[in-house]
Amino acid sequence: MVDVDMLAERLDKAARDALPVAKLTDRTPFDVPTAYAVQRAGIERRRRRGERLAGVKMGFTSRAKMAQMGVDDVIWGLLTDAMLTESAVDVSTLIHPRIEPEIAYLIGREVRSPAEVESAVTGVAVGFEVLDSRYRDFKFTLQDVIADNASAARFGVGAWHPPRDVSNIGLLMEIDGRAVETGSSAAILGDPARSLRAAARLALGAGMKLEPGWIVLAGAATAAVSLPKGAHVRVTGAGLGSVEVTA
Ligand code: OOG
Ligand code: MG
Repeated sequence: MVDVDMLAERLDKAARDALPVAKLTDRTPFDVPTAYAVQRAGIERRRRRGERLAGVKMGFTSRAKMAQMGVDDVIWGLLTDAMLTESAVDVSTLIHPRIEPEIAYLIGREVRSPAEVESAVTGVAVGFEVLDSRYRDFKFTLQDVIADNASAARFGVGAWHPPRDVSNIGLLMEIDGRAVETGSSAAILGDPARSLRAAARLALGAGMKLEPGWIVLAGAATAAVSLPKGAHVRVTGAGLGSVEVTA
């Protein structure tokens, strides 16, 4: 039997101490359902510390990300209010942070089936995600990264816009005024709305519902880049404006 709580504690401690650990599967092989159980146990630890669920993040929804990380299955993780970042992220609390552009959806009412998720969306925005694998060298298997809540660390969103077609909008990520990644939202499963529906399906399959006020991050359209201390990052989505963050 895999000790789910023990594995969750190891990752939780790595995050709290900002010290990486060896991949869990090096010592303990486990399957994907067990990996999600570890993820959930980690979220429960956060909830016991007072954090509240704030949404869902999708991972590996673009080829750019799959190729960067060598993992080729769509995964998901949970976001909490403590991960939401306004304009600054303190990278000294993180291990080896990376940042990536995201498309974000705002959920306006409880989603009881994947078919109703699009009508439940009340806003779309450009966003960013700061990833911080708790594993040494940012290297992991599919099971490891799922257990590690899909490397979630921080996220931010720009101004919300009324729901609209964001199936093919240009995305630009700049660091200190220099373009570092460009892409199209179409890289996200052909249309980030597919990722949104998958988020609703996965949540329901796990006995949860997307709740009013929750944010869904549809996944990065480009590779993630390292986020050094002092960096100023701007992510722009055509027609959606920009969101900025300083490390
Ligand atoms: C896992 C998280 C992937 C995305 O948008 O594809 C992700 C990782 O790359 O460490 O958030
Ligand atoms: Mg992401």
